[in-house]
Amino acid sequence: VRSFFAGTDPCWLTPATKQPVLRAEVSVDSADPLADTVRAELDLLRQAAGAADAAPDGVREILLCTLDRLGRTPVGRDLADAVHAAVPRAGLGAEGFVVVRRGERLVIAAGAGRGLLYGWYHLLRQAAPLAATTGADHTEAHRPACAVRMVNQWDNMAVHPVMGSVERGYAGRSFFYRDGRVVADLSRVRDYARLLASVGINALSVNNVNVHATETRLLTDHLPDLARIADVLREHGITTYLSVSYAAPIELGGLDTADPREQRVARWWAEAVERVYSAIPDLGGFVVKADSENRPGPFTYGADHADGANLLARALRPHGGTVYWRCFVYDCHQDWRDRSTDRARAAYDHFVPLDGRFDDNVVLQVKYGPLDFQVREAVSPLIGALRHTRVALELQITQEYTGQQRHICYLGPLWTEILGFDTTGAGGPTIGDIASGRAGRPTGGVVAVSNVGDDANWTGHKLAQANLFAYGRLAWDPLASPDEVLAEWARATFAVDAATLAELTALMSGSLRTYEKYTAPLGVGFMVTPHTHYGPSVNGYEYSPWGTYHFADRDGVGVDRTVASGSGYTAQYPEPLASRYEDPASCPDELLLFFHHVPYSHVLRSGRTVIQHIYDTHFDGCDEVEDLVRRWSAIADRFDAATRRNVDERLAEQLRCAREWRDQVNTYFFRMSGVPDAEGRTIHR
Ligand code: BDP
Repeated sequence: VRSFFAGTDPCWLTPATKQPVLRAEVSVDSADPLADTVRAELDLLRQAAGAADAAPDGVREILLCTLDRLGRTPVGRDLADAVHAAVPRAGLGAEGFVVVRRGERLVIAAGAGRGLLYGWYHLLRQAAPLAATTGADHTEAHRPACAVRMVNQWDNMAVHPVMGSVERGYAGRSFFYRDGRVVADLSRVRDYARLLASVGINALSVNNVNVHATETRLLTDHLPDLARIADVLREHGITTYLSVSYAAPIELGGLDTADPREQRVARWWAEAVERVYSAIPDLGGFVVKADSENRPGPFTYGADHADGANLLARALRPHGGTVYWRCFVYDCHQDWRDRSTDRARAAYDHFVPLDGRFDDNVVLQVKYGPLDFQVREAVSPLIGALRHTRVALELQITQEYTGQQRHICYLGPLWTEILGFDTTGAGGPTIGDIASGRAGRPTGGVVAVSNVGDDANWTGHKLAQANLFAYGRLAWDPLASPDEVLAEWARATFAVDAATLAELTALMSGSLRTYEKYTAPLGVGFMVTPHTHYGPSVNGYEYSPWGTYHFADRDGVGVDRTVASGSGYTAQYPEPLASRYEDPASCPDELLLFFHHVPYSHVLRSGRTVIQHIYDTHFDGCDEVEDLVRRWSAIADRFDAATRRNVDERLAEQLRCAREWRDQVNTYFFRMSGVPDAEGRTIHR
């Protein structure tokens, strides 16, 4: 099994649960280069699994082919006709596929290589259920909802003290870079590409959005190494993107300016891009973080972000490239005493006035919330507001604010909520409609920050693999059920009995809400240890310039973002959403402190006071973690030793940390408010 992935623990692609596929006769017929990848995957699987049991159950023959070859394969007229009939009227595109089963024969047919690859992985994920449809006629058609399904690596080539670290990475070091260079042996990168492709990811940016001096040179000196990475990714249907520094003309080109309106700056970019494309003709383009958290950007020159983004877009255009321009632009040096500034407003205020000025190969990449990847915040109003600009939704798979892969926190339900969010509150397009293009607006798809590193199990916490898996599956189909996706992951990953799988997924499925309960209450956010963002520090960011405050005092807590008396942020939403958020009586409980500053005695729609809600959820959250520990212990011995050790150890830390959160948050609010817990539970005083 180990040889299937170089030096890593089993994951959802390991052979143990793939036996039903291996018991059939599998053939691949297509001239597309990705068909070779499918064949190589099949060989690897066979080698790693050893001789499969010869007795077939259900399917005996599996054919994977592109539609152009179907007539030439020996499947017979009837089956070929059934395959053609299964193709949806809109076609399969380059990435879709159909699965048609007639008795013992099963065909997976695609329009092109990527579809073939995705069909193959679908078969592996669904091996057991498909085998179980014995004898039945069966037809499925699949096409991804979002055209671009990207992952962003935040990997550094060289940042002290640790070379090759990963920003906000919780699973070891980078396996792309070591000692200030791209690694010589890319086998781990190849395995990662297989993992990504297996859940439908088709784009990867390979370096941190904070581009430091060394990685800037991926554009120049390290270009041959970047090309090696791109070669590996291409074999798995993944398009390479590069994060670039806005100031590259200065840092690399020796110019004294990066002013987007200067001809020599445009010329420098055109030449740099030309060189990149001669090494990587199918590069996807660039990802840019500008004027954010001390990164350089067009503001320095009195220019705006349309000028900045279009500068790069015009250099990329002749080569078919795209700029993913991030909207995480805010002032990280604000005066915390000035209540009229509100970081939540920043992205919308910067970008909405520019809507319509961006070239069509610019995609604005917008974080799901206006702050920063909190377990609960309002969904960004910017995504719905941009009508004439391509938008990509940005999610975070790495658990920066959600327990850093030491806590079990399955993020699928969060993403489903975001994707399903109605941007007007009155049957308007959802975020998923916008990301997938169903809203009829120009789109750039979905992007998410990776959670992998060189730890043997990829993600630090073995169970955090589910988040990478779920991101790919939900980007493919934003309407998929997060619980079903979780079940699919568990079934593909662990060769254990159905009852154990059901228990594992049951304990993971609510873990996000458990995490929310024992951390910052009612959407107020943060309260984390500054810089590391792990563990509680209620006032950690309260008197600092980052713009992330809770404003707790003896009378109440929360951020007033109303038009009536606060920052006016609520007016960034269309009606009726704006009014719903503006009025505490109609604002959803879970976002109350995100939008309002209220007294501790304020009664929530649940009937409880805010202070009692804080106490209750923190006690409950901890009890739920204790319960997680108990439930996991009851099934742990059915898992492999590495998984058992890993989950045991991390759960112990989660419990310790959850108690710390409970005690700090409850004590803080008890001291501030002087209101005792109605249930008389002990609060550390
Ligand atoms: C914040 C992270 C920081 C990132 C930044 C970003 O703390 O490390 O650089 O987001 O998204 O969440 O650019």
